[in-house]
Amino acid sequence: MRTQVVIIGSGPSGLLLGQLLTNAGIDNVVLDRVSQDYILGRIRAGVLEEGMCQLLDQSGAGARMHREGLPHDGFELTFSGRRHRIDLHGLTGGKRVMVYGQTEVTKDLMDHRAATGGVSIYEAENVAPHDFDGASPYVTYEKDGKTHRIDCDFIAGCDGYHGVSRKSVADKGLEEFERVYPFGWLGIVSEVPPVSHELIYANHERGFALCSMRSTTRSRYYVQCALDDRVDNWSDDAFWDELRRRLPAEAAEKVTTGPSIEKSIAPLRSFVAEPMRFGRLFLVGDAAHIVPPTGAKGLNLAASDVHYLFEGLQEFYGEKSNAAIDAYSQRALARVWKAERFSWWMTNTMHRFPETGRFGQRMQEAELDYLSQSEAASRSLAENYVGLPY
Ligand code: RFL
Ligand code: PHB
Repeated sequence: MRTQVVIIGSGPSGLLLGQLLTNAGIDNVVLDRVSQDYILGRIRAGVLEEGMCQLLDQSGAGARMHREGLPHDGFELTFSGRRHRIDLHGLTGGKRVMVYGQTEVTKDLMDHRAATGGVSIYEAENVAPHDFDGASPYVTYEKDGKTHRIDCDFIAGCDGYHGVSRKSVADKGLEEFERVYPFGWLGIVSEVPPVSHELIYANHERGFALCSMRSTTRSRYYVQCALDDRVDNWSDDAFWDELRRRLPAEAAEKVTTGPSIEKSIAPLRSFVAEPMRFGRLFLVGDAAHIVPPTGAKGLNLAASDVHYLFEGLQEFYGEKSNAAIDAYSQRALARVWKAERFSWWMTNTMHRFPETGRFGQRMQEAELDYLSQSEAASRSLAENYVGLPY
């Protein structure tokens, strides 16, 4: 088989890139090692920046997001028993975010790809990129007991943190930067109305908590937990009790509890791989970088990578110019590092670390108090939260 671009990974970055290429008349094949159902069973991000929403619209898969997504004009920070609202809309000159689950984004992109005749191959084993240093790269994979080969012009490594793309450039001058945090997030989904119509990020001496949602009837809540904690240690009642303890009393009283329909623990990490291009192989999204979920930036960074790479490939095929693909890594990384800084800062300010102690707790509270009184500090937070420009 031959195509123009092989996309490894059918997560949001691979599917978004694939659809933009298809719309532009650039042939592509998406390969994933797991099934569509498995991918749609993963519960992940929930907050979309405007840039991501625009890309979804540009791909043609944005209609349901506009119908069912919840536009949010602000969110709350709680600390020292107080609540402070960050007015995203007012502080950023009219910007907002969209609360719409990654699972739904992925489903919409999969459906649109099927409707527009895009080729996707699921349950492809041992996917491997080859010869991307030269002008004739190809990708091999195994399926139904046979080895297959796809020749192509470019390979997009959209295969997440554990994928094969970054591994295949490990000995080619790849540099990695990493910070692993000494705690995780225990998250649940429950079919109950959210405690508030906006998200609440809570700083508390017992640890961080986050009140989020997927709809007006489905809540997504998180509490900071120990890295070696296990889901089995947490009954639903224990989760609700801990969540309520970490919220100011008036918010805690309004929490509607119910059975969890999902419960899992995610570790927190900051990670960047440089550069993001090796000859004709590009690293995109989580394959190249990870942020802790505190600033809701992971999926949104994947989207800005896709934007830069799509521009590059479009220019290559349309204008026979290498300029934008040559600039891909530098352009993407400039935005990645700023989102890394923001997510790291928000994680440091909102969580309890082993060394935080009483002094550290007071420092966090003083910083949040300052933020609540300073329009300049609030605006800086708001500007980063809604997403820096592409
Ligand atoms: P994905 O989604 O991991 O998709 C990669 C795909 O590649 C496939 N794959 C392979 N295919 C073939 N061969 C191989 N060897 C392969 N290895 C892997 C996988 O099966 C998979 O289908 O990466 P992508 O597309 O770059 O998307 C990144 C986002 O998924 C990620 O950044 C976000 O989920 C992060 N994140 C959040 N981001 C936000 O912007 N806002 C949020 O509110 C937010 N909340 C979160 C999050 C991530 C979380 N977890 C669990 C990590 C909350 C959580 C709890
Ligand atoms: C979520 O709804 O899953 C979510 C929202 C905001 C975050 C992280 C996760 O910062």
